[in-house]
Amino acid sequence: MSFSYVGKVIRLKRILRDGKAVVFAFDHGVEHGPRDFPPEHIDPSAILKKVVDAGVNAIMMLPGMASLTHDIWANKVALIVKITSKTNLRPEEQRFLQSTFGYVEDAVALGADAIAATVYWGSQFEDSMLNQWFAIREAAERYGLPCLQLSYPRGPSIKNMYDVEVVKYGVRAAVESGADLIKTYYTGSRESFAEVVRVAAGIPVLMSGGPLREKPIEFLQDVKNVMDAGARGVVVGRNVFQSKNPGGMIRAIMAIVHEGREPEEVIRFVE
Ligand code: FBP
Repeated sequence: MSFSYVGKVIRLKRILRDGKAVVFAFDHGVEHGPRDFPPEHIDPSAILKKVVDAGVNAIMMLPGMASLTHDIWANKVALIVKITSKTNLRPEEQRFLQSTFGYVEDAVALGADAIAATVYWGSQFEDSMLNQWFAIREAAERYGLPCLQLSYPRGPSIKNMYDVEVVKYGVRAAVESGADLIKTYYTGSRESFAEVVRVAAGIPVLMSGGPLREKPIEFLQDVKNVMDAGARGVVVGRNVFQSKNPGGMIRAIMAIVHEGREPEEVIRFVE
C-alpha cells in the first residue's frame, strides 16, 4: 500500500467518521463578501465557536481564515482547506472562473484533512479550471490529502444549474476527474437526488446548502431528503450562519445526518 493511499484513507475517516459528515462552509467572505454575514457574525470567531461547540464534523475555509481562527477549531473538528475562490467584485463575465487562492502546501502546513476546489462545469473557463483541478489533485495525491470537488455546473449555456440532468453531468464529471468527495446542488426532490447519488458510483456526495430558506424546517427537510436519497451529508454555510440559532441548526442537521431523525422531531433544537 502506498503511503499516500493510507494518508487519504485516514484523513477521509476524520471527516466521515461514521461514513457521513456535516461540514460548515465558511468561505463566503470572499465568495459573496462580508454582507452575507449578520452583524453578530462579522466576527468569525463568534460563529465558529458556536458551530464547533455544537459538534460539527468539519469546517471548510480558505487558508487565511483557517490560520486566523486555528485556536477555535484545532483538534476539535476536521479541517478542509479550500484553495480556489473568486469575488463577486469582478466583472460578471469573469465570475464563471475560480482563481488559485492558496496551495496544497499551505493546506498541509495548516494541518488540513482535505483540500477543496471548485469546478464550474460548463463554464467558458472550464479548460483553465480543469488544469487548476488536476494540478491541485496531483499535489494533494503526493501528500495523501483527499480532494473535495465543489462540482457546480455553471456558465452561459447552463440555463438551470439545479436541473437534475445538469447536476448529474457535473457529478459524473467530478467522479471521472478523480474527486474523493463531491459537493453539489440539491435537485429539489429525494427521487431526483437519488439519481445524482447513483451517477457518483460510490464516491460520497454531499449536498451544498444554498441560500437561507424561509423556514428552518424547509432546510431540514432538504437534508432529510438527500440523506434518504443516499447522500453522505451536507456542506452548509448560510442556512447556519444566517440562522437565528446556528448551534441549534447544526445540532438538528447532525441528528438527521447521523441518526436518521425526522425534521419534525429535531426542529425543537432550533426553536
Ligand atoms: P451555502 O450553504 O451558504 O450555500 O455554502 C455553500 C457554498 O458553496 C460556499 O462554499 C460558497 O461560498 C457558496 O456556497 C457559493 O455560493 P454561490 O452559489 O453564490 O456561488
